[in-house]
Amino acid sequence: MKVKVRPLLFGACFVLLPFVYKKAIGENASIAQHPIRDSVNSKGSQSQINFHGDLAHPQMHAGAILGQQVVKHRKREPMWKDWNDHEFIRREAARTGLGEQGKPVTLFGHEKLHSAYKDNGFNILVSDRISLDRSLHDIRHASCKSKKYYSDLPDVSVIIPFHNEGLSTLLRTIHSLHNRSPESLLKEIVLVDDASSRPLYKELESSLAKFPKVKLIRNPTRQGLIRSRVRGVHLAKGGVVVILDSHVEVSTNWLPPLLHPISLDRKTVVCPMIDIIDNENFQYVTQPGDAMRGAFDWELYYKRIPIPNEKRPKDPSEPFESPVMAGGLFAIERNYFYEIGLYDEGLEIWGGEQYELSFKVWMCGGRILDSPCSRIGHIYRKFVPYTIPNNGGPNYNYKRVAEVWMDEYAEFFYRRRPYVRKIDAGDLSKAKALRKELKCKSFDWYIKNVIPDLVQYYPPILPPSAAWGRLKHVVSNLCIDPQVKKGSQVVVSQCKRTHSQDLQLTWREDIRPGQTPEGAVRTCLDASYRSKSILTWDCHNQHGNQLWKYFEKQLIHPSSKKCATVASGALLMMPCSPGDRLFEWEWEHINSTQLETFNSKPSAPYNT
Ligand SMILES: [Mn+2]
Repeated sequence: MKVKVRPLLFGACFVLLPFVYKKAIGENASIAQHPIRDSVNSKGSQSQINFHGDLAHPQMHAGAILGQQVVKHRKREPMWKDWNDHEFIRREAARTGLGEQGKPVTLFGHEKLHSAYKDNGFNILVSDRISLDRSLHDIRHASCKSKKYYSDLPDVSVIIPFHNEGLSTLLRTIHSLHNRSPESLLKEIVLVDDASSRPLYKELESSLAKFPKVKLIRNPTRQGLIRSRVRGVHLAKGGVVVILDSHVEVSTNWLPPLLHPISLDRKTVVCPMIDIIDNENFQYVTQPGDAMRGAFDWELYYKRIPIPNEKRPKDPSEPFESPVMAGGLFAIERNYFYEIGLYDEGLEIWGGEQYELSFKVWMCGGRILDSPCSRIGHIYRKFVPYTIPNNGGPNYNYKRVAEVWMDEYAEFFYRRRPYVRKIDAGDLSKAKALRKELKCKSFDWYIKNVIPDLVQYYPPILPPSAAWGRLKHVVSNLCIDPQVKKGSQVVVSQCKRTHSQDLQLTWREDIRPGQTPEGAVRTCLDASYRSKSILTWDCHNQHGNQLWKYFEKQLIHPSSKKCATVASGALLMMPCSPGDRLFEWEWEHINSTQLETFNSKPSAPYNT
């Protein structure tokens, strides 16, 4: 049974640390002038003015018509600035010690025990050994290192919700923000403790005492990620809010590349590149696949797909459009966040909020950019170490998103998660009214304009499988028995009348258990040239070890140049032997047109 958590955004809250904000004179001066504040503070037509050269502004057109110089109507020319703190960068480069320069730290003996992981999903003992101020080597693209941004950027409130976070990882997040953010741009850090139960908060409070910009508030009851962020936004005073996770390290000059695109266009949401901090040894590793952007499949799993050529900037340090944010880390102009209704208040604890915000931003006149010069390391946990209230997974949230934003495309989602049709997603009237009020475009517009390449990677309607049903070895009369447990060896057993042995030779030319293409699970038959056995593994959609051909009754694995057979009751991969009956297999059903298409390329994927 689902128990609704009542929103408690303004309920009893305890401000544990009085928030004292240093008012530097220089900072005040910059606040008075910067564009975001100008547009935020004044309503109406003023909010449309973008003095960094928006030629669409009516005043400028009037000026042009009258033959005056357009530039006269700008408040002033933007000034450019190298925001890199070169002195700090030099000092950082000279640091040595455990974990410095983002290097891995290996512990031995008792410290490698599971106990090191169980509270956090990462090795807290390693974290505890590394300086809170540890240095990171500068992994930015070379042209980021000399890139200039406007001197007049908006100031920032960083919002960090956390629940039972490790003390040293949380503090390193704060230290990295303190060390690597320009003093004039970092207005405050709002930590939202989402009802943590661990008794380390006396220590946290005293550790934070030396950071006057940090404000710590606490939810008396668990609210989840989404409402905790919203609560932080309500307290924020900066022109821009930056949402961060509680176990990250921001890297060199991370902030200006996030803010600059917002000062060009306030309806822009900007995300950093998310690098990997290893959960065992805390090595800082560049994220794989730089030229990728956020996407999703029709089960609403977050995916990344290549940037299409026409959307790829020539300069790899320039921001590029992202259809879907990863969710945890982004910058957004504070008032714009309010204008688009923050998050849907009906969303529960976690999941789906990145889709809600991403669809809303794009469909309602904004855009999302990834900014390659802004890099933040994030610890991806081994496992989620805490319980999630209302344990029903994110399907409730997904249904809200599908119902409010996805129009006729919601059907493709429901076909893959049919059980979600029955979920009651609560009252949607407010969320739907907001979409109407903001005069947002359709989901069809979003698909066709923002992410037209999605259907090529994740077609809404799957092409038919080439073969499906039981897969029987002719001579032994045994059927492949797909173990759906990931990583286990696939066996053959007596053929059954039930559908438990059903497989699909899908349009991706992989083989996965399931009765229908849409109902197939996400584990694939995976073989390798090194081994005689077939394992099940997560389908990676990249062919390789998961590419199979079915030709003249043989089950061929092109990457290892081997074929499947059965010997002494065991399923084996052996060198192929054309015409040999010991290598013959029969599928229960065949779509011969599709099979011919697949076999138009005998040893490579047909669609490459
Ligand atoms: Mn995280």
